[in-house]
Amino acid sequence: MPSVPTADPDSTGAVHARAHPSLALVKYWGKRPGGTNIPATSSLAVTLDALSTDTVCRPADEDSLEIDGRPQPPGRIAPFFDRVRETVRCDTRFAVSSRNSFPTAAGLASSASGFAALALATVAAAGGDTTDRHALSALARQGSGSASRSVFGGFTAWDAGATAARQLHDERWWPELRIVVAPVHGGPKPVSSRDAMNLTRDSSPFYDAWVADAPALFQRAEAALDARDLERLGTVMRESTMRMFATMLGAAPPILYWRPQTIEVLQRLAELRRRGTAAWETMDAGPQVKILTTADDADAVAREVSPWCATSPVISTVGGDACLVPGHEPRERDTGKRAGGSDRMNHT
Ligand code: 2P0
Repeated sequence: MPSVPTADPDSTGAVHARAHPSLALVKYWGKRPGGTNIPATSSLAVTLDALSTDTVCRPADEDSLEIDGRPQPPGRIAPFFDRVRETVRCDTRFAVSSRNSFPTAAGLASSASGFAALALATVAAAGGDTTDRHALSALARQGSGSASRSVFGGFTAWDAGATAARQLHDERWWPELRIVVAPVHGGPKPVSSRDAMNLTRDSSPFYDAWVADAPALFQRAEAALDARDLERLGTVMRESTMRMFATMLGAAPPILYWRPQTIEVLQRLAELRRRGTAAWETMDAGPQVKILTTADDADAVAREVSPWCATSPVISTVGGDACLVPGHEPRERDTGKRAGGSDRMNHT
């Protein structure tokens, strides 16, 4: 497994880290008690190359964080910075600037790439060991559960009860695989995934069944991934997705992230499958649809769903590890049309 490059701070001690969102094929939905993001279910995910978070961190007199140019309330991120200092055994304060190439907190896993990049950047800026991926994953997890997976490229597993994720295959495993990201709605999600997870656990009568069913879904997905069998993987991914939403719908009050456009896209995809196109959808804590497909079919899938998208669909290959980047400023990106979105970091 390639290691994370060592830090290369400039004269101000600034380092630049980049990470990609982690798209769950089998879902993490539910935490064990204790408050440190220990998952109740095993998840299996793919890292998305086309979306990224770029984060620059400098040692400073006091902690600060801005996301996409907007200063964040200091209290929100303070526990994470404290956790970095405990891990690295230092008293460094961090001035952090982070930029997403895609809408934040809109169901596109910005907290996964955000906290993976933040963990790597802060550890590097503090002079810690950036080659220990297990430790980086465990640190990122404490910011946001799914960030444990975004430390790794390719395909990852995060086992129920585990403090860190692990890589199953790197980004070269399945070169023909494509993921079409269909952003059907640009606004922020109504409920954070953290609150929604906890509400589901505490009030949905379906939650225990969801947790009991999850290991079988994980095993089927892992076998399909090992065989690079898209139909089998797509089928089990849809089951995990829909059972997760069924569990949420059973919460009191019920949680509903979908928009009318979400349903329109699902119906278009069902029609495409009937016509023989490989197109398997998933959604997360938001209305956006992500579609597993092949390099051959990706353009046709993107065209088909485009009328229901708020911004153009994005076609992604499988992304690599979170890494340190030469040059210390997040590069400007073409972020496309932004239809809204809040800038809080602990929302996916
Ligand atoms: C996932 N999601 O496996 C699942 C599927 C959303 C739906 O992980 O509370 O932002 O920070 O641990 O990681 C979103 O939840 O939640 C998420 P916290 P996170 O990708």
